[in-house]
Amino acid sequence: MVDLQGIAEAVIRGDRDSVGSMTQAAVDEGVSAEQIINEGLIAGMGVVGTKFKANEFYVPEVLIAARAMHAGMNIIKPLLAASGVQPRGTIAIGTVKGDLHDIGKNLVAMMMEGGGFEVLDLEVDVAPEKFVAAVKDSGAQIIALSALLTTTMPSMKDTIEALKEAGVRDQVKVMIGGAPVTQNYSDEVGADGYSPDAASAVDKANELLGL
Ligand code: B12
Repeated sequence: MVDLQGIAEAVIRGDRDSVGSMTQAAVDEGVSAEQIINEGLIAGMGVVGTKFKANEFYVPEVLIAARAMHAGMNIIKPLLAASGVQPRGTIAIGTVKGDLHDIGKNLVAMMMEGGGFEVLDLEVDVAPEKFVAAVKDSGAQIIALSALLTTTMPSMKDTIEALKEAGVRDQVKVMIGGAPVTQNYSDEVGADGYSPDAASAVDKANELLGL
C-alpha cells in the first residue's frame, strides 16, 4: 500500500534510505510522479521550511532533509519528462562575482527544488554576464543572487544593470538575499524581491510568478 505521507515524514526525518525505498515502491505501484512529488517530497520539504522559519530546525537538519528529498527526486526525475509534469518555473541561482560563500545559496537552491522549481545552479563568483547568458539560454523566469560580503553586494546592482543593457530585464524577476542584504537594499538596487531565509525564498518565488 502506497504511503505518500510516509515519504513526507521520512523527508522531514532526513531518512534518505526510506525516502528512496518508499518512492520506488510508489513508482512500482503506479502512483504518478506528480502525486509522489506533491504529496510526498514537496509536502515534506514544506514542513521542513516551516520548521526552519520557526527556528525548530537549523541548517544541518535542512541539509539532511534536502539530501533525503534528492534520493526521491533521483528516482522520479527520469519519469517526469515521460509524464509531462511541468516544473513551477526555472530559477537560475548563483553567488555574485567575487563571493565564494555558497552554503546559504545551496540551501535556497534545495528549498526551491523542494518547492517544485527547476534550478539551474551557476555556483559561485558569478559575473553579471553569466546571469544574463542564463536568462537568454535557459529561459529562466527568476534569477536569484546571493551575497555574503558587503564588498560584493554592489555586484547585485551591476547584474541588474547588465540585464537592462542586454534588453532582458523585463523577461525575468530578480530575487536577492544573503546575510548583509535587506529589503531596503533590494528596493535601492531595483530587485523584484528579497527574502531573509531559504524557506521564505520559495514563498517569494511563487509570489513573483503569481503562483
Ligand atoms: C562559512 C563562512 C566562510 C567560508 C565559506 C564556505 C562556503 N562554502 O560557503 C569561507 C571560510 C570560505 C569564508 C571566506 C571568507 N569570508 Co566568510 N563567513 C562564513 C560565515 C562563518 C558563515 C556564512 C554561512 O554560510 N552562513 C550560513 C548560511 C545558511 O546563511 P546565509 O549565507 O546568510 O544564507 C541564508 C540567508 O541569508 C538566505 N540567503 C542566502 N542567499 C540567498 C539568496 C537569495 C536569492 C535569497 C532570497 C536568500 C538567500 O537564505 C539562507 C538560508 O536561510 C560568515 C559569518 C556568519 N555567521 O554569517 C562569514 C562572513 C560572511 N565571512 C566574512 C569574510 C570577511 C570572509 C573573507 C573575506 C575572509 C578572508 N579575509 O579571507 C573570505 C571571503 C572569500 C570570498 N571571496 O567569498 C565576513 C563578511 C563581512 C562583511 N560584512 O562583508 C563574515 C560575516 C564573517 C565576519 N563576521 O567577519 N567564509
